[in-house]
Amino acid sequence: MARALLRSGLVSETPRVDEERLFSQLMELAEVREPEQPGWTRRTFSEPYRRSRQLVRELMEEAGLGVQVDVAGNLLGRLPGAQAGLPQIAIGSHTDTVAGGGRFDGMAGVLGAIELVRVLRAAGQGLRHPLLVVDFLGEEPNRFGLSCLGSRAVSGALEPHLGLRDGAGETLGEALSAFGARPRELGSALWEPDRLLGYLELHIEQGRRLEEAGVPLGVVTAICGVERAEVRLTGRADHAGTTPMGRRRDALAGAAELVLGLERLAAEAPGGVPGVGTVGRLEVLPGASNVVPGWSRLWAELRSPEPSWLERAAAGLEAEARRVGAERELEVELEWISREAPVRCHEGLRRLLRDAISELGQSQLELESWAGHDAALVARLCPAAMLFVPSRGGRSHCPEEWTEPAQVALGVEALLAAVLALDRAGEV
Ligand code: HGY
Ligand code: MN
Ligand code: MN
Repeated sequence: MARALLRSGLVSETPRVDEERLFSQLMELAEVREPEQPGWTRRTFSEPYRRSRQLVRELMEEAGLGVQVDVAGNLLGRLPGAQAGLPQIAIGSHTDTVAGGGRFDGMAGVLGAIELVRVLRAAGQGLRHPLLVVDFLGEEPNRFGLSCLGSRAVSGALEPHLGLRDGAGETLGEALSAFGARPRELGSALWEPDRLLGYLELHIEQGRRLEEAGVPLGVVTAICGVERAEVRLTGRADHAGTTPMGRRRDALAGAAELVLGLERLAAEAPGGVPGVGTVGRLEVLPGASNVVPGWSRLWAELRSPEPSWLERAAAGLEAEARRVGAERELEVELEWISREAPVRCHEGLRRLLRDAISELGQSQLELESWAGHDAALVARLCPAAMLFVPSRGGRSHCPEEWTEPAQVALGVEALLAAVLALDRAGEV
């Protein structure tokens, strides 16, 4: 029945995804984690991450995908198309997490894409176009401060960052090699725009708009720009008892001032243009309660869907760093690690997603993404768009992150409907 309906081209009659199977796989993947960390932690380059990707690989193979790991460490599962010479449809996301993260951010998109393939095959439905299921390497910021490693690699944007160093002096290139990637050969990881029809990413919203609106599916209009800087402050380590307050060059007090300065300037929304700013990581040396901190380093992040806000906030952060340095006699170095401009999702693919959701009889919302995504990098190569499912209480990047099994399953159904429509259309 399902097969006949699929052949007839009725998107609204696509077979249902197996909600329980998908959910049990999400929970199984979540269990592959760093036991000493809170939540469901599986950071890029960690041993659990390595093991988890073997699990993802097996799930891809069981679903009937031909699997390959590219030189950048991306896990690629291919389903051949029925018609020779057509460009690929790519779907996927990532399976690494932040420290103390959850079970859905990224994983819903990768395991959902594999479920989509299982449904297609069970329905005896072949696509005309080849389908590429991707588990991008390391989407979250890693110990080098850089996010979206795999999607940067396929879009030719990883190479300039290979020299980034972590706290122990190791370079990103060395860490990639130790993980089994071949950073010297990154050229062969590049995706050819001509060979791509489009990229669709299913993801949890990570905010509360869908839940508050009581709407199960969101079509993303744009992905916010994200700019990250590392700031190093050097003062002078001194005895905490014998050094009078007026004679200190305290690198942590300077960092604290910068944290509050960033909070202030991020709260400003000139002309109603909004943005957010965060310092989520701070290191202090020598790190003793009876020593005035002589050195500190912090990672600052700015986000907005508006380039003008980012420009203003970045200049404001630099000015604040100079002011703190001058007033506190600290040497302050600010280095931009990455500066990603906001990205608009492809209008044709958005329309296709909207139509697919309508044909499923579901309500929808169009919304911006204030989280960064691999789709923003892939958008440099080909039409790219995103589909969101709700996050309970808008919580994400925390162990409480939660999306109901039926909500994830509905997201996969909508993604499947959109993939079928894109396959039939052959263009956007
Ligand atoms: O940081 C982000 O926005 C994303 O969740 N990686
Ligand atoms: Mn994330
Ligand atoms: Mn994510």
